[in-house]
Order: sequence, then C-alpha cells, then structure tokens
Amino acid sequence: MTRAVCPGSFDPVTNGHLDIIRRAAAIFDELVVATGTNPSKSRLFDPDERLEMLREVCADLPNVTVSGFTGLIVDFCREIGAQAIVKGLRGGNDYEYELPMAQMNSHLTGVETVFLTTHASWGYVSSSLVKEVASLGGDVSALVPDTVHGRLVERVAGRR
Ligand code: COD
Repeated sequence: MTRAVCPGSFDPVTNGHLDIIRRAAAIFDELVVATGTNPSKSRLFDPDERLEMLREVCADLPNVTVSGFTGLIVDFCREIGAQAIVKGLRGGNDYEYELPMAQMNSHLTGVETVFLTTHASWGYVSSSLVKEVASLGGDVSALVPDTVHGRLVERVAGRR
C-alpha cells in the first residue's frame, strides 16, 4: 500500500491546492493532507480553521485524510508510515524553493518527494495573492472552493 503526505500551509486552501490533492489521491492508495506553519508567511486563519476548511473540501475523497503537524515533515512522514511527499510546482520559483527541501528531506530519512505540475488554470493562484486581492475587495470566488470563499470574505471584512 502506498501512503503519501501532501503538506502545506493552506492559508487558505485554494483551487490550485485542491487540484494537486485530487490528482495525488488518484495516484496513491492513501493521501494525508497535512497543515503545517510556514514561519516566513503571515497567517490569516488559525490551524483549526485551516483543518476544518480542508476537511470540508476533501470530504468527497474517500482515501484522503486531513491532519495537522508540527516539527519536521520527515518526522511526521515516519510517524504515519508515508513513503512520499507530494508538492505542486507552478514554475521556476517553486522549483528553486522546493528542490533543496526535497533534497534535505531525502538526506534526512530517504523519503521521496513527488512533484505534480500545476494545472494551466491555477498556475497564477497562491494563498498569498488570494488573500491580498480579497482584502482589497477583489473577486476571488473562482479561485477558491465556495466554503473557503465565504470564510475569506467574512474574515477580511472583519479586518478592514
Ligand atoms: N498550483 C499547484 N501547486 C500549488 C499551488 C497552485 N496554484 N499553490 C500552491 N501550490 C503548492 C506549493 O508549491 C506547495 O508545494 C504546496 O502547494 C503548499 O503550498 P502552501 O503555500 O500552502 O504551503 P507552504 O509552501 O507555505 O508550506 C510549507 C510547509 C509547511 C509544507 C513547509 O514549510 C514544511 O514542510 N515545514 C515543516 C518544517 C520542515 O520540515 N522544515 C524543513 C524542510 S527541509
């Protein structure tokens, strides 16, 4: 049985993330979507809210579970017996950022990183840009799942 982890901040989960999750779920027997915290990024939703949104949008995927993690992603993979980490690539910047992490994770425990290229529709979508546009009143409804859009609009309105 193959088990993989799809880690990210998911602050919030976008249609780009969800596309990667769905495609990875079609490849591996089990997929664990794992929310961590990236200290270099500012946070809009707290960890429990991010988990709740992920659970809502992954509810129709029977081989996907959602979990939080702290510490090293390789330790989480070892803890749950995952053989691979799945990441999405939108372009050269993602590759430059992800390559050393994949190599470091391989060095630490031998875990493989599998890269899926973004779908053409979502290559420009990031959580950071979605948050920025929404906070300035722009329409991001086509870029995030409906349930996320509702929460996002509410959250940024509360901060204006
Ligand atoms: N299309 C395709 N892929 C996408 C899209 C899109 N539109 N948007 C994002 N992605 C991909 C990203 O490239 C990334 O692979 C993944 O989705 C998650 O993205 P984010 O932005 O939600 O998450 P990050 O990059 O902030 O998450 C970073 C982690 C928390 C996963 C990382 O920091 C981590 O592993 N931390 C644990 C500590 C650790 O082990 N550190 C040592 C690493 S060597």
